[in-house]
Amino acid sequence: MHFSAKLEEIAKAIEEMRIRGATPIARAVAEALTLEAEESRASTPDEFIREMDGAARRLLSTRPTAVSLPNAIRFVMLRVLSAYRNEASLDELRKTAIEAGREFLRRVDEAKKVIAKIGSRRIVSGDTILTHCNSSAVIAILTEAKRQGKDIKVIATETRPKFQGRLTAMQLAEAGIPVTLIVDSAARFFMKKIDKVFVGADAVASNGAVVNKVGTSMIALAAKEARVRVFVAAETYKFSPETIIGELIKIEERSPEEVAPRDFLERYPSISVRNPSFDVTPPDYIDLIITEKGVIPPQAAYLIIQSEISEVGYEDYMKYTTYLEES
Ligand code: RI2
Repeated sequence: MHFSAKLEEIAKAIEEMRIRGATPIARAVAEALTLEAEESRASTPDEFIREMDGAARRLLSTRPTAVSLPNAIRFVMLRVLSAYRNEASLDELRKTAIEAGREFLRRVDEAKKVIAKIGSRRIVSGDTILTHCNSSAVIAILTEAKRQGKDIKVIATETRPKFQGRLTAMQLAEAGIPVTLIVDSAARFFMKKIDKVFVGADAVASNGAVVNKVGTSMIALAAKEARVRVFVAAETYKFSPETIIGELIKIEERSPEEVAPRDFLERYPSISVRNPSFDVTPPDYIDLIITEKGVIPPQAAYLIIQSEISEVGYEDYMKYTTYLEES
């Protein structure tokens, strides 16, 4: 595969979760493709396409669950491939890739601002909110609510095994929001005190099921039992077009060493460890999904996917979907 050392660095950072969270991953991917196009030494359109294609496939191999990753790649590559089919010159191809990367980043940043505004309307002074893991979309909503002068409290789960909940607690504390850190298994214990649950998403399926950090579905279950409303903050680039043709979202399983130390695992080789990073919350356990296009019931996820597809045309979109699946 042809691609630059810089792109490999970004791919490694995503794999090792130094860059993490569905949105930061999507941003990093769009930036990496833009950089690849800017610094490409290709001397023909064919060579350029091979290089961009190699870069896209390497990025695609990093983490399987966050749909924002293939969606960011698709956004750039669909435009580049369409220009290539129209016999664009090398310079035109390079320009198309750079502009598409920048346009994707612009949309990501705009989406976050809109979600913060729309989501904050669902919060009232006095609310105690439970959140799980570390979602930049949820942090944006909570800090916007605080900026509007709403008096809120947050309970954040620590989020085993990688403790992203500590990041959430730090970011909220820095924003002046009172925050209590709890172990994941205490979520139901505290549910009586919770007014609303806010979580992010790594992927949304066409039936409205939400894939998010493992543990989200148990929290949603406890919330439903206690009649606490569950809100999911998800930009439209987290919606999975593949799911409308029956594909399942792949759940990443990470190393056992994230769960137990190596010496323990070596001492007890007969103990097996499972470490799925995400789980699926069915639409019945979700009240609303907050997107930059508006707040929707989970059952309307299909409409969001349809409108994304219609922007480039169904045939092209699905062609590239197949290409991504085959890689
Ligand atoms: P934003 C994270 O996954 C969490 O599951 C979080 O809820 C989700 O991405 C969305 O994050 P991981 O990369 O896009 O920590 O809202 O495994 O930042």
